[in-house]
Amino acid sequence: MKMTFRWYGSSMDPIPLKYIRQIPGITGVVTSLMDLPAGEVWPLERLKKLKQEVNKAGLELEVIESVNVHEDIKLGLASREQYIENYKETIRNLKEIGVKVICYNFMPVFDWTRTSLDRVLSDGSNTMSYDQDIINKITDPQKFADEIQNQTGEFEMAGWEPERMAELKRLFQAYETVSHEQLKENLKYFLEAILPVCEECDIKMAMHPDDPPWDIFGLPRIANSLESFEEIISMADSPYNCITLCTGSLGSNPDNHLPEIIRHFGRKKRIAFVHARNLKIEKPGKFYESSHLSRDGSFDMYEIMKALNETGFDGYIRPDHGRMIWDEHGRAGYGLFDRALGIAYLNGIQESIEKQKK
Ligand code: DNO
Repeated sequence: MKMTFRWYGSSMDPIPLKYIRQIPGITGVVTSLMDLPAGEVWPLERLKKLKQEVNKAGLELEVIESVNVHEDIKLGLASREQYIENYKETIRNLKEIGVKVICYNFMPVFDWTRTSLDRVLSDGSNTMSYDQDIINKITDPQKFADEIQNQTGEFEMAGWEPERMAELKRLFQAYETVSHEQLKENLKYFLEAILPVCEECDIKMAMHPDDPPWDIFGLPRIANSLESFEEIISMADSPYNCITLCTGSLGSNPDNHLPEIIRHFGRKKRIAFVHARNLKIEKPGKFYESSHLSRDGSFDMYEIMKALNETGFDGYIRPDHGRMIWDEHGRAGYGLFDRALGIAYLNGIQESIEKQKK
């Protein structure tokens, strides 16, 4: 498997590529053109420059996270046709620079959601946390979105792009008539349209799970369990219709047995990308993001890595949300230090698993 690191681009990420290159075992970065609104074609010239920059630092660029799906596609509006054409064009351009996997999600309006971006843990570090009780009391999602934006400091949060947040009211209204079944239909329509292009370009679509893995604010969510992903990979049956196995997203629902889910989709060769992280579930619907270490959180990271190995996983993996430690100032969840520690830990588990195989 190839160890990677999410990087937001030199103008938007305070972490220089040269630091990332020094993390043991790293092969490449996972990135995107953060400034482009969902639905636009990613220009080839910009992609070539990005690739050059990354390669020059001694790193590969084979995974994009994310090419965001325009809301009109999720809503199934007639205007989706143009956005789907643009998506195909972007896939073709990404092929030109050697991309192998596109991570995306199909969550209406909000991408990943937290109720705090800087909860202080007993060791003095900061981390992100979620509490369903807080969400349940929110009557105005716009106010909530503004409050989260205020906690991000100067860093824009991926998935919470300003153009999307500016439209919350209109989007909530538009989703009033979209049921879970309708959302699935709209996903099927999208996948059926783009997968032939993925096959031609040898690029896997890796769908990220809903985070948290249940409906929030009354919006439908459809990618949050073994059964729902089984439905998703079968609705458009192509080896390029894959999953981003995000342990933190799926695992915040304790009914999701992570090693079992990994074995299930790993055997079918439908896991293209892994987000490996740990979190501590405090009670149902309430959790905080711990260090990657198994004993700090609720997941057995050794079992997770073992399941990946057992199914011969040879895709891309990255550590996920880290805490903010050692006074690092950066993008919530995406600092250098704790994610680098996460990689060192995952490398250690991997080495021990490989040696036991011999
Ligand atoms: C959060 C991320 C998500 C992810 C998207 C993929 O930290 O894992 O924002 O990038 O859901 O489309």
